[in-house]
Amino acid sequence: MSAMNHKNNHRTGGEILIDALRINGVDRAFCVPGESYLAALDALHDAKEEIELIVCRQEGGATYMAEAYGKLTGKPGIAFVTRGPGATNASVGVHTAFQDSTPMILFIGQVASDQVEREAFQEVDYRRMFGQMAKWVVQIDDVARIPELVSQAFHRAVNGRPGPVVVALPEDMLTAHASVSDVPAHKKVEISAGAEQLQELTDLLKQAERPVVMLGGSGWNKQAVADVESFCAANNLPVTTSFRCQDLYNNALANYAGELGTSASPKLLQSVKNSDLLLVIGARIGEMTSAGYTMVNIPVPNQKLIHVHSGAEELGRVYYPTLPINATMAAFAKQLRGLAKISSDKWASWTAELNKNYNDNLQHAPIPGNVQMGEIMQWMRANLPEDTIMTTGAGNYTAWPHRFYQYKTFRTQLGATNGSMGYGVPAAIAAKLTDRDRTVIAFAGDGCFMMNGQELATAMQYDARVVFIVVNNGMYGTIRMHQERTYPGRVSGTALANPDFAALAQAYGLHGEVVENTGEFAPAFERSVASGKPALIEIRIDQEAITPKMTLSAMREQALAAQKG
Ligand SMILES: Cc1ncc(C[n+]2csc(CCOP(=O)(O)OP(=O)(O)O)c2C)c(N)n1
Ligand SMILES: [Mg+2]
Repeated sequence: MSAMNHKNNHRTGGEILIDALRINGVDRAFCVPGESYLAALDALHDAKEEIELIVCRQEGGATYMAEAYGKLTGKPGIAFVTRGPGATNASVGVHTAFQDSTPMILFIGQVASDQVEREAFQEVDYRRMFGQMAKWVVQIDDVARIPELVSQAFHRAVNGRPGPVVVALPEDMLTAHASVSDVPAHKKVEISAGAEQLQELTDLLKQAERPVVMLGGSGWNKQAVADVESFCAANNLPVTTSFRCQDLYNNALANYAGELGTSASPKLLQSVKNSDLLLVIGARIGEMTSAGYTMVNIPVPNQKLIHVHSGAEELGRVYYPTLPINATMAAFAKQLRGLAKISSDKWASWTAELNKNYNDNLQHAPIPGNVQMGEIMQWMRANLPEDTIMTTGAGNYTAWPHRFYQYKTFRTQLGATNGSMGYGVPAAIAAKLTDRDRTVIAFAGDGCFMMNGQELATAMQYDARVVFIVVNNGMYGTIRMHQERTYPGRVSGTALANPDFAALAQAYGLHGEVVENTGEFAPAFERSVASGKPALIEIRIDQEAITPKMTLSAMREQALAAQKG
């Protein structure tokens, strides 16, 4: 149907809503059904040629999938869930979309209008519930206002600082009829920097001796990444990426300086501290990107700060900017590409030093046990297609893909910057459904995997041939690590008894493998890809190998020594 097709016949709320989704370019939606929004499900039945409905096993899985779809495509990810319990399960994906600035719209069935404020079955006021978590929450009480309010939801989700919007749909509103015209597809606003701002940016760069570029946040696309790459490479500027935004710059280029995040190298952190100009494009320089807010002085940084963000409210929010620029990534990157080349002689050795540190940091040391994760990552770096998508949740295992994998093209990394466990499995399924030609790998810990492992059933149902990798150390490793550092030898609430992951995967119908030695990985991976179905590889690693550089007992001994000393 074209956006210009303004229907005037009598439609139900459900039909008006689904027509609005089609007009706004929705091609896929993720759901767990509920009786509260049957009329919308029924309208989706009529729209099934245009909107593929993916039915999930838990609402957290559905909203993570919608969030990953939003990250991958730049279009709002769409999820439908039921009221009360559905909404509470779904909330993790909303929080993730908020902290990742991902465009997403969550539709929630709501109790009938004549039941409101009785604490009816599963009744929640979503405006209060999602108040701080969503960019905007609306309840559509009047069927005739669906086109207007859904249009607003799309505009709010994609423009400014993108984010999640929650739309509550009272049951009786969805079944009511109205004669109402549709609204054309939403418009994304691109914001450019002013000519004076570009001049000031050029002047600041000319004065700099130790500049650092930091890329992060959302709103990027392939062209924007190519434009920024062209500018940074032409001016030989050292480029860092913020937490879990490592795919915004080709890590193999000679001016790449590494990632800032939980696996940041101490030398890189020191270099950023020593820089005299920071050009931050899209990132918020959040807690995880700034070594717990210690990397850049608050509120006035020691170096000059050019802060570019699509949300005006983010400029001057934590860090006082020398030059704040309110612009969207695509528009600003294009402008950067057009700037005249600046002499980079002053910082040539600085850039070389930062890049050398990045490359040194790619080298791994042996870890305890028979599985050398460093070697496995080296194999992946050398053998995976460049456009492979790597997803992660949260846990110490993420240090391996963060520090030892090289991201070379846009949207090859999907992670949750709110550090949400359980993200990797559903995100990988959504990624494979969105781009079936690409290799998709979900990295999970044993803890992380079990948070959304039930979505293996969804992977099978839709033939999403992801390779799930479970790094099994029999514990919630990150928390155990913090325990050993703070309360050495006092293990509390962090040990796990796990299922046989490969057998579990086989029970779902997947191909399953167990890896207990480094050399078993490559053939297991190749068999997994060749299996013609989704596959899971359990890697059993030694509990002692708690980080790429430190053992659990060394950590404990250090903490005990510090207590005595
Ligand atoms: C939803 C959620 N719950 C709890 C936490 C706290 N947390 C962070 S990492 C972690 C342990 C992860 O364990 P696992 O996936 O096995 O990875 P490992 O650290 O053992 O490599 C926990 C519990 C979190 N980040 N997210
Ligand atoms: Mg673990």
